[in-house]
Amino acid sequence: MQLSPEHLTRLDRDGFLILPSVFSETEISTIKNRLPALLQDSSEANIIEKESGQVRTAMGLHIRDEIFAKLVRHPRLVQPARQIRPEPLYIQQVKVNIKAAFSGEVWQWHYDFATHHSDDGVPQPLALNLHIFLDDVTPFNGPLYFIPGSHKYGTHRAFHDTQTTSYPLWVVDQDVVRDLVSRAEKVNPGRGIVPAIGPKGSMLIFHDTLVHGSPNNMSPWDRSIFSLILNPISNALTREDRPDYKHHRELSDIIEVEDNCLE
Ligand SMILES: O=C(O)CCC(=O)C(=O)O
Repeated sequence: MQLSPEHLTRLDRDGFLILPSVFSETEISTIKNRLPALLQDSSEANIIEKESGQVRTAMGLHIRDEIFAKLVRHPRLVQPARQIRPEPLYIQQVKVNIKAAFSGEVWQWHYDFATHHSDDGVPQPLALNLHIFLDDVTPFNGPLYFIPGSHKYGTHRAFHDTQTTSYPLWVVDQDVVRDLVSRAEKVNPGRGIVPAIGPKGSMLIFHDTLVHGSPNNMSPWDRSIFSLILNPISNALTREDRPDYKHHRELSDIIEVEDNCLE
């Protein structure tokens, strides 16, 4: 699958790109059917929400499950990534973020590179975050919120939040968010913050310095999203302080599988 010049322009301008209907209903069912067993594992790679006790994020899934092992090598993910970063790429992180109906908890405002750099010593913000929506993501069930164009401003003050959620993250403070939103509003009034929404099967790509977060899921609808982070091998981690399910160590270029491998 190739991104069009218009897709690439939008990704460069906004810092993210949403593509509907990339994976079929059947493929999404094949992927989702694996989750109940994985979420029941006592694996330390399943991170539990602070309040509800439900799984917030299930990590390292390509090592734990054969369908996810195919998914991370799927041409519809890997080929667009190679178009954007035409060099050998390794699998940095693989997870499903689950925001359960009524109880899924907040992800504070952050940009991923703050964590990749501060915790893992990744030199440059070149990693790509590729998401697949496993449920319909609506304005109500805890979608990601993006500040369009915020990736253009590079890095920001960030602090290590070990308190507000069960997943420690380098987050940005409110002044930074206020400033970036007001800049985005000047470029595109009414669009200082946009929700990343779409039907199940949609794909989302975003840059490492794009500022984003997501609210609690107060709705009666679950929201689960698969996330694959790919990083150029030339830009690999330089520290191994975090467990490998948070940043994998195998620095080999991805070998693609067949496009129909999930049917
Ligand atoms: O799943 C979410 O709501 C947030 C995910 C996120 O912030 C990320 O993948 O960096």
